[in-house]
Amino acid sequence: MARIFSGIQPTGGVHLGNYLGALRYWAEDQRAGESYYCVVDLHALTVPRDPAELRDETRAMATLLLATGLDPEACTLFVQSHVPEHPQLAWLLECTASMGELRRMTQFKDKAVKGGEEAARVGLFTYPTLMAADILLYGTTHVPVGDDQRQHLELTRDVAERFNGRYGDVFVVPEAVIPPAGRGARIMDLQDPTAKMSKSAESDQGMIGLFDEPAVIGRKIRRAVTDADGGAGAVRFDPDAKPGVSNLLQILAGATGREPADVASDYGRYGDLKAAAAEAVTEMLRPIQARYRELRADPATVDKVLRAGAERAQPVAAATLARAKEAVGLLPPR
Ligand code: AQP
Repeated sequence: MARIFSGIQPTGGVHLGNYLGALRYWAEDQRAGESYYCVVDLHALTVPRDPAELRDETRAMATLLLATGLDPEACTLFVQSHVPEHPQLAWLLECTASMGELRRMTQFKDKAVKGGEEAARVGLFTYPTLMAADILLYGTTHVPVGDDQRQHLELTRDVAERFNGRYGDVFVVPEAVIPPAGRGARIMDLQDPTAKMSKSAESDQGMIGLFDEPAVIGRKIRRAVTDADGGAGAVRFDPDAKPGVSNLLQILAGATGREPADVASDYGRYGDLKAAAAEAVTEMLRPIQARYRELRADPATVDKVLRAGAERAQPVAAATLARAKEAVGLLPPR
């Protein structure tokens, strides 16, 4: 049976890329096996965060995941720091991964460059080993993520194989499940369609937040960068030659459950494509936003789901951690 695991950081800036690349697939596939979804609050500490805000956004993210359709009867939803086995296994994996392979992680390079590598937190550097621990603790076979996580998943596989090679078969080697190109794998920034839509972008004008109002969604999409060639046949899905238009097609297709190339044939002009994309995104988000508002008014229910989730996840994680500790030669407590 498939074991599914994925995680998301608790940040208020959750965006359409997170949704179309990951969250909607979580809700769709939560019954395809034994599934675990995690709000990875420890990962959030890799950059400066206000403590009260982090606490609030952790609960808010769990609330949003329920609003997008995760069903606590069908999956295990929990907060990473509620299961202390995560950072414990991360240490064993830090002692398995090499400096060289962590240094090659492009997310570290991109993020460290912003504040300077000297000032970057050590956790930002070792983050991929904590992510590997998150995944490996659950005997995960499938990890649904966006394309930007491909490299971290490769590292997870490498570390698992190395550990198993050194100490015996402890870990299941997981596979990344990345949406096909054009089906949400990489939603791009509306203002710079060569960069991925990201919550850490300098301006939020290229990013559609899951809580944006219809008027804001309309304005951001209307101002999206397309390209000068607006003549006949200009609306076509061709991410290399037409990144801006292709991104809008991918968004419209994602919001309507169609293929981008197929959607393209319905439109002759950029303006019509933009109006349709804004409308489709607004309609897709409307029920999620409404459900979120309802659940947000009932934090006790969300906390109960998270408590039950951690209670289900922890014994699974503990069993894997115990096997890993024994394999490396740690003396069990008596
Ligand atoms: N632009 C994107 N297109 C498709 N999928 C995306 N994901 C992120 N951006 C896009 C996927 O969303 C899931 C949760 O990501 P995360 O919030 O835990 O961290 P991230 O990958 O670092 O995403 P962000 O929001 O863009 O954050 P920053 O700005 O910090 O890099 C993952 O499955 C991810 O692939």
